[in-house]
Amino acid sequence: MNWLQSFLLPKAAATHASEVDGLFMFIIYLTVFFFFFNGALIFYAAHRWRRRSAGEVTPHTTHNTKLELIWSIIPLMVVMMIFFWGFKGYISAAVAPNDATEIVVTAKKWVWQFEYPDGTRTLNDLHVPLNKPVKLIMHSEDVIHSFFVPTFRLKRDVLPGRYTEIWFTATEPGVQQVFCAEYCGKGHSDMLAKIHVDTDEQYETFLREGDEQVRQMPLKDLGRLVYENKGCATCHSVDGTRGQGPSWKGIFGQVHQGTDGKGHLVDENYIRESILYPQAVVVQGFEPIMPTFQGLLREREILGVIEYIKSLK
Ligand code: HEC
Ligand SMILES: [Cu+2]
Repeated sequence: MNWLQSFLLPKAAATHASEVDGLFMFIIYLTVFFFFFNGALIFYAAHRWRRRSAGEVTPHTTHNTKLELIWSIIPLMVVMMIFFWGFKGYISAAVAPNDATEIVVTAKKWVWQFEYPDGTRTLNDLHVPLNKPVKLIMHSEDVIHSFFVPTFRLKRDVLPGRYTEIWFTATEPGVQQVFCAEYCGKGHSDMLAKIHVDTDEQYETFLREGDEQVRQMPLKDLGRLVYENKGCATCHSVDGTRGQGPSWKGIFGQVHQGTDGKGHLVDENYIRESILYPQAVVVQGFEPIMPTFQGLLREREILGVIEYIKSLK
């Protein structure tokens, strides 16, 4: 009866799905069985005990203990079985293994944002490794949303002011669809995301170089993104005003006085060094407070910052 399952359910793509599907199909078969079984009993009873003559009086039967016990105890056993089966699946879906990769999911009208352990962020595209457990820690910035992945058989509400969690192990390479399953306003039906189930190699590339979108972004735009998202903007302005750190406006090609008393030409290598070893040269008039971004920025992002600074004339 596999055709029925593939007709009713999308192709399963996570370990957890088989547990859900087994129980789901069991309930379907049970329902179909009792539909015909009860229907047959009705026809049988209506025929067997039909009124046969005008003056017929029905016998005075109050109850039948044996029958009543049968139709109470058997269904009780069946629903208890369904309960424990479902409960077991619920618990295994709720408790993530300790070695799961943790990804923070932020829902807001009307996008899904994903943040990886190394600080990488993506919008509406979640990358996960194949055959490895992944745990999502989810919260909302505005209203209630719901993270729903039909092919993983997973759905969990995403709430403001509280964290909810789900976990899964994706078993099929490729792309899976995420829906928002809680009506959250006019963009609700556009609140879609994709889960890219990557091979180990693809996942490594993603973590090293960013997703497709970032890899194809022009360097200058990537630099601006880094400036805005990685905290540079809190200390550096791009319009010439002095902040905690020097403004980036027009600095490329200038010679900056360091506290070591020497002049330093602001070129590609100088910028790169400033990002990776900020204390190597401290610009005169500023405190050595810039943290190192070693390991936090990718090679291409550093190139992006350089191009972005060049563009600030
Ligand atoms: C906590 C504040 C702070 C943050 C955040 C910060 N910087 Fe800095 N940055 C400074 C200060 C202060 C200086 C000047 C002193 C020095 O050279 O260490 C500086 C200097 C620099 C210089 C040399 C500028 C010049 O005029 O010579 C570059 C390039 C630079 N930062 C890049 C970055 C980038 C890229 C980021 C973000 C990824 C960043 N900084 C984040 C405080 C910060
Ligand atoms: Cu939503």
